[in-house]
Amino acid sequence: MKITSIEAIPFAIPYVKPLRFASGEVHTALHVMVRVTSDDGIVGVAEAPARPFTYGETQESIVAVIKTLFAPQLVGMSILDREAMHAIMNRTVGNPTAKSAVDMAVWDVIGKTLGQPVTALLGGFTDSMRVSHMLGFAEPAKIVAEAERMRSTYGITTFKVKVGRRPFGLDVDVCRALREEMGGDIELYIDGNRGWTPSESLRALNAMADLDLTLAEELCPADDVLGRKWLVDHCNVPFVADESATKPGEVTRELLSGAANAVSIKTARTGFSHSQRVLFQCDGLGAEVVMGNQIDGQIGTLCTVTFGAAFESTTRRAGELSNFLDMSDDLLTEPLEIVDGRLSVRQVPGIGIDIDAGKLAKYRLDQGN
Ligand code: MUC
Ligand code: MG
Repeated sequence: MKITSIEAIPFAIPYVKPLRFASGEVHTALHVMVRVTSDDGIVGVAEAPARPFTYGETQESIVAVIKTLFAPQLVGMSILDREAMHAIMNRTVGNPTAKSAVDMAVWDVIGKTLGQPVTALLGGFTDSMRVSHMLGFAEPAKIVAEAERMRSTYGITTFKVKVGRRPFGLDVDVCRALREEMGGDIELYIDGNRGWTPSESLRALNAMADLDLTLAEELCPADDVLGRKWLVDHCNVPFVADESATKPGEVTRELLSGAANAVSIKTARTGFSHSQRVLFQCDGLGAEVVMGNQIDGQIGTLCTVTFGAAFESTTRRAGELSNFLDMSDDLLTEPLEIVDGRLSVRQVPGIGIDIDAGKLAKYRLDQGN
């Protein structure tokens, strides 16, 4: 049960339709596949998405930190020594997606070694989650057409709308068009990726007061300390901390300071081990959670649903599990399927990530491709 190797394999898969939002845009999935092998010959897999606009990590930095700092220290450790592994990785500050991919690949090895699904080891609450689809910046008619397609093709009826542009009326028009064209049966919430000021945020929320939004996420920066607290005090739906609450200490700070009253949990940045901590903190403090999307591919999405379906409080809201649909391809032998608006966990040992060797060879960037 000892780790014999940790590989970090960069790959690039283009998006059919780029995702644009207030803090950046993604045209190509520049991710890193992390592969952990044990001396029993068991292989665990996860992926780290490079999100420089959120965490400062690049594909190159993720590969470098795993190859030069983490792998040399973790090889030889038991796969069960997760806390000790994190203590070692935490001697390096930052690098949340690199650390999380190692964490989840180790959990995959543990599940396969024990012959149990990771989702069962984590909590085993249920076998699927309702799906929320994230809609990036575009003209109202295009966004409505995308949402209609998601509803008719996949049965998705919950949408997170990216906002945060100036003037805020652009985004208000999009939300209004979605509500007017698609009716009252869809759930709508917004994510500003820190694009607005606190006062712009409140004016926009007031302008959308009749649209029945259910959540407001990171509308303005948490660094606008007083303005943000003022906004949250005036906001009549849960205000979700996403990029301002990337680890347990930040979660406590955001919630106790009144800078947010709900939290987005992203396995891409807190893996399984630290997502548990964040979730239990939120449960203990009475803060709602939503399973968020780091613009994950199918590997990352499977990790999100593996965690999200494992607990009761993570399944109360739809999880953001569908943006892999915008990618031109992926690495799994058996692609994920969203049916009737739900995504299922895989009831097999580990996480259920089976990599297509041909696709990996085609998209990996480290072998002369
Ligand atoms: C989100 O919820 O913000 C966009 C930027 C990022 O870091 O994640 C996505 C989705
Ligand atoms: Mg967000």
